[in-house]
Amino acid sequence: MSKSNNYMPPKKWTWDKENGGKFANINRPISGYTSEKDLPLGKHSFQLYSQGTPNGVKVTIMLEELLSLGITEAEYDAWLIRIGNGDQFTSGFVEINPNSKIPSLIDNSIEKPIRVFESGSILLYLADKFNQFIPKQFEKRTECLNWLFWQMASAPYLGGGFGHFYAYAPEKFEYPIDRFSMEVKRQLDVLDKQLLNNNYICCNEYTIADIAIWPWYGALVLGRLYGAGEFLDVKSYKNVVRWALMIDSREAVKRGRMVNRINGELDSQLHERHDAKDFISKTQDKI
Ligand SMILES: N[C@@H](CCC(=O)N[C@@H](CS)C(=O)NCC(=O)O)C(=O)O
Repeated sequence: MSKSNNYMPPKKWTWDKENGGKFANINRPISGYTSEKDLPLGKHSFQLYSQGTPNGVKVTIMLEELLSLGITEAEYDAWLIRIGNGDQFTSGFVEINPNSKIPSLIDNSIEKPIRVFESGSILLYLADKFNQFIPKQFEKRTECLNWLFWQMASAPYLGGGFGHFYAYAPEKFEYPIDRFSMEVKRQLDVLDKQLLNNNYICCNEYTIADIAIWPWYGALVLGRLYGAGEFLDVKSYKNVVRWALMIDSREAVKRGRMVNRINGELDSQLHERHDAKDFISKTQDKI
C-alpha cells in the first residue's frame, strides 16, 4: 500500500467514466427518477419502502417494538426496495423521497397521508406519534435527540467512509482507510465511555437513540459489518459489546432485522412483511 498515487484533480470534475467499486452501477451525480413506476400499496396504516441495511433496520426494529407493546396502529406493510437494482430511482419512490435513499415511510392513517424520509426523522415521527421510546421530560428528550443526531451525523464516517474504503472500493488505499479507521475508533470510544455507567445510550431507558445507533455500531462490535471486527479491535470496546448483546437479544430486534433482508441465512430473510404471521410462513427458506 502506498500513501500517494498519481491522480491530479482536473480543473473541473466531469462524469465521464465508471468509478468502479461495489455500487458503481447505481452511483451518479444527478438526482431524480430514471423510470416511471408506481409504488405498491398495502392495507396497513404504514407503508415502508426499504431494504434491510443498517438504516433500514432502524425503522423495522422501531415498528416491531411498537407492535410488541400492543400498539396495533403501528401495523405496517414493508416493501422491498432493492437498492442494488436501482429501485430507489423509480418515479414512485422519488415522489416519497427526492433523495432516493431507503428507508422511506408513508403514514396513511391520517386524512392527508404524509411522507417521512431520513431514518432519524422516521424514528422521531413514530416516537412522537405513539409517545414511546422517547423521554417525555424536555431535558431528557433533548439528551435523547442529542444522540439521535449524533448517530445521523457520525454513521456516514463509518459507512460511507470506513466501510466504503475498507470493504467496497476497487483498491485498498491506505490514506482513507487510516483516516476513517481513526475516526470510527474515536466514535466507538465515545460510545464506550457513554455506556460505562449506563445500560442504555441515554436517560437510563431504551429509546430511539439505541434503536438508531445499534444497527451500525452494535453490528460493528458484534462483528457483522465489513468483516472489520479484528481490524478495528472491536472487542476492546467492552461496554459497547455488552450493550450490543443486550439489544440483540430483544425479540422485536430479532424480527426487525429479518424484514426486507436479502442476505444471510434464508430463514432470516423476510423480503416483504404484511402480517405478523409472515415471520413464520414467508421467510425465504419457506418460499
Ligand atoms: N441519511 C439517510 C441515509 C440513507 C441511506 O444512505 N440509504 C442507503 C442504504 S443504507 C441507500 O438507500 N442507498 C442507495 C443509493 O445510495 O442509491 C438515512 O439515514 O435515512
